[in-house]
Amino acid sequence: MAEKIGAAKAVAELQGWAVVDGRDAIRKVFQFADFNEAFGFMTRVALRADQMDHHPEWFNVYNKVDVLLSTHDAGGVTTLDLELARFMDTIAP
Ligand code: HBI
Repeated sequence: MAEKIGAAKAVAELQGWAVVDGRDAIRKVFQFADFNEAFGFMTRVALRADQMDHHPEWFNVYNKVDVLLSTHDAGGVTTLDLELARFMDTIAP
C-alpha cells in the first residue's frame, strides 16, 4: 500500500492543485486548445494510470479536463496520487 501523505502536503509539493472540500483529495482543471488535445492528454494519462493500477476521477467537457486524485484503498491522498499528478503536469502543455 502506498504511503498516505494527505491532500495538504501533496498540494504544497505541486503547482495548480487544490485541496478538495470535505474529502482527502486533490483537484486540478486542465485546459487545452480543443477536444483533440484534451482527449490526447486523457489517453496518455489513462495508459499510465492503468500501468500504475491507480486511476483518476475525472470529467471532460470539450477542452477541459477536471481531475480529482485520491487513493480509495487508503481513504486519502498517497504518494501514488502525487506521482500521477506529477505525470499529468509533465505532459500537459
Ligand atoms: N485508483 N485512485 C485509485 N485508488 C485506488 O485505491 C485504486 C485505484 N485503482 C485500482 C485500485 N485501487 C486497485 O488496487 C483495486 O482497488 C481494484
